[in-house]
Amino acid sequence: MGSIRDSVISSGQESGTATRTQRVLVTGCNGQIGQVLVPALQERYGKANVFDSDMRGAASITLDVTDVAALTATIRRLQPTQIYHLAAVLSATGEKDPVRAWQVNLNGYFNILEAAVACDVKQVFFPSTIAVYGPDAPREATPDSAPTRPTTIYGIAKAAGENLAAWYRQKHDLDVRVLRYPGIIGWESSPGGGTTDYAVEIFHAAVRGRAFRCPLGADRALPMLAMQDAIRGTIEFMEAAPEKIRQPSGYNLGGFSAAPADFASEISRAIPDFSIEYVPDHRDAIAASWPAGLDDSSARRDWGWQPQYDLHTLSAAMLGHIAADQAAAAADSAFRGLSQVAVNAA
Ligand code: AKB
Repeated sequence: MGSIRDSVISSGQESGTATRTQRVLVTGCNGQIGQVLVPALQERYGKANVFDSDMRGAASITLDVTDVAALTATIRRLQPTQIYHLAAVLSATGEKDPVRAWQVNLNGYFNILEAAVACDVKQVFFPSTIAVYGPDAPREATPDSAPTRPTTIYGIAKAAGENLAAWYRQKHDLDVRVLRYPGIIGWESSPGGGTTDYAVEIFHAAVRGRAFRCPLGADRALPMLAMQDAIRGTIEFMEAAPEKIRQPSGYNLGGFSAAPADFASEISRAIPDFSIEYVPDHRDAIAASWPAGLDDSSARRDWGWQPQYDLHTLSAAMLGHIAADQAAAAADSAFRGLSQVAVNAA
C-alpha cells in the first residue's frame, strides 16, 4: 500500500484536477481525523497553505466556530480557497449535552457556510456520518438513498447539515461536498465522544496487555473504515472534477462491516490471551439505530472511491503500528532516564 500522498497524487493526475494552489483552513484539527488530515494536506499543498485551527489545544489558530465574528474575521484574513470543517461533537457526547452538540454541529457549520459565501471561499468539506440513518433505514448494505430519520441529536444535526450543503450549492453556487463517514479506525490518533471509539480503543488495550471492557454487544456490527482510506478518499473526493459530484447531499464512504466479536477474534489470533468483556451501555442503543453495513456504490461509480483495507489487513496494521509506537515510547523514556542519570552523575 503506497502513501496517502502517492495515491492521491496519482488519482488527481488521472482526473486532471490535482492542484497545488489551494489555501486550506481546517477546523477541529485536534480531533481524530484532523490530526491525520492536516499533515496529509500539508504534504499535498505545502505547509504554508494549510491552516490548522481548533478551539483549544495545540493548533496554529485558536478558533471557536460558534463565535461568528471571530470566525468570519479569521476567514477574511486567511482567504482560504477551501475549508475542511471537522469541528464536531460526536454521537455519545452529543446525547449527554444536546445543546452544545446543536450549537457546534449545526450553528457552527452554518457560520462556516455564511462566512464562506461572504469571503468567496470556493469549496467546503462537511463530514457527515452513518448517524444520519435511523432505525427505519435498511440495516444491511444501506444505500445513500435510504431515509434519513436519525434518533440522536448528532445524527439530526448532521442530516440537517447535508440539506444545508445542497441549499448552499443551489442558492450560492458554493461547492459544498459531503461524505457520510462510518466509524474510523487508525493508529495515528485517538477518537473522543463517539459510539465507534471502541474500535480504536480495543487495539490499544490489547497491545498493552489489558482486558477490554466493550460498551457494545458482541454482535453489534457497524460500518468501519481505515483512517488511511478515509484521508485518501476525502482528498480524492475534494479534488474530483465538479461534474463527477452528482449527489449534493452526500455519499456513503464504505470500508467493511465488523462487530466487536470480529475485532476480538482478529486480535486473539495475534495475542492469544487477549480478554474482552461485553458490557453494553447507552452506546449500544445508539449503534442499534445505525446501519450494520453501507452500500457505497454511488461513490465508487461517480468519483472512483475504492477502499484498500479490510478487517484483517487493518487489524494487523493497527496491532503492528501501536506495538511499534509503544516500543519507541519505551525506548525514548529509557534514554531520557539514562541521560538524567548521566547529568546527575556529572
Ligand atoms: C460516532 O461514533 O459518533 C462517529 C460517527 C460514526 O459519526 N464516529
